Amino acid sequence: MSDDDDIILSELNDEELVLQMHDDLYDGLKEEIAESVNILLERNWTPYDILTKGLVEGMRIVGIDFRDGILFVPEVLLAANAMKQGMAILRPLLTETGAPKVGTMVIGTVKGDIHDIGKNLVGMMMEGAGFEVFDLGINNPVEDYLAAIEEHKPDILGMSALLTTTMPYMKVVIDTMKEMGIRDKHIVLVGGAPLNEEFGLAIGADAYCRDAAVAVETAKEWMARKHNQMANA
Ligand code: B1M
Repeated sequence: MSDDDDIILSELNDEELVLQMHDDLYDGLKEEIAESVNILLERNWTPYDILTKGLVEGMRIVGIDFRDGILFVPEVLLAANAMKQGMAILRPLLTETGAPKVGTMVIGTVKGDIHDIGKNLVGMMMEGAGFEVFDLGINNPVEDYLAAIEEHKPDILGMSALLTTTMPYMKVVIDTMKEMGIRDKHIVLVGGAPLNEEFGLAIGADAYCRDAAVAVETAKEWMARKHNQMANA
């Protein structure tokens, strides 16, 4: 029996509980993560704070040890599943909104890339801000984006990439949109850990979004610009 078996999560104070969440995420303990999320909700924490301070911060620590060769893919997969368990509890709370629909978004992770936690988070926060979101999932070739654009006619196309080897694929999608004459009909937002603003502009996106909160703010800003342009046309 390890020491951890003796920990009663509900008896920890907030600070201890958040640190314990980081440990539990690291160890891929999804039941414990779910329990901690529920305890913090009962203690009136906002879903956003639980997400950022508990889950995203925990995954940041996992990322460091993954990079340094201390954790490997199977362990990181367990951590990702634990994170998803926590996100599943927060999802309805983050997406519930009395706000009228403010726009539509198609979002997906690019071809060759199976990372989806960040994209899912962006989708959740966008829904919470009143956007209708069509999530294409992972590993999307350009054809999938084009089909979704054709079907949903979104205001915004969002693309996610977590690998330096897959991020250039965003340009393939944007260039194809240009060739088809549809690039300017949509706001194109990109994000993912290895990207930056310079890269976003270089590939012809409208904006790079550092995180989900920035994605929401940027989406609202660009929607306002779009409405102004239409009003002045
Ligand atoms: Co991967 N992985 N991984 N991985 N993985 C990274 C990305 C890496 C940085 C880890 C490291 O070395 N430190 C590294 C990439 C190195 C590089 O390219 N420079 C890496 C590697 C190398 C790999 C593999 C190649 C490992 C291998 O097989 N040897 C492999 C590749 C698989 C593939 O995609 N083809 C791989 C696999 C995996 C797992 C499957 C084990 C798992 C993914 C599980 C899943 O997603 N379902 C995984 C994970 C979990 C990670 C880390 C640890 C965490 C990513 C994450 O979920 N972060 C990651 C380390 C890191 O990023 N520091 C790593 C939490 C999430 C909330 O943040 O995704 O950044 P993030 O999203 C943020 C923002 O970036 C932004 O908002 C989000 C929310 O705030 N954002 C957007 C993201 N997308 C957006 C889209 C937008 C807007 C904003 O559109 C408008």
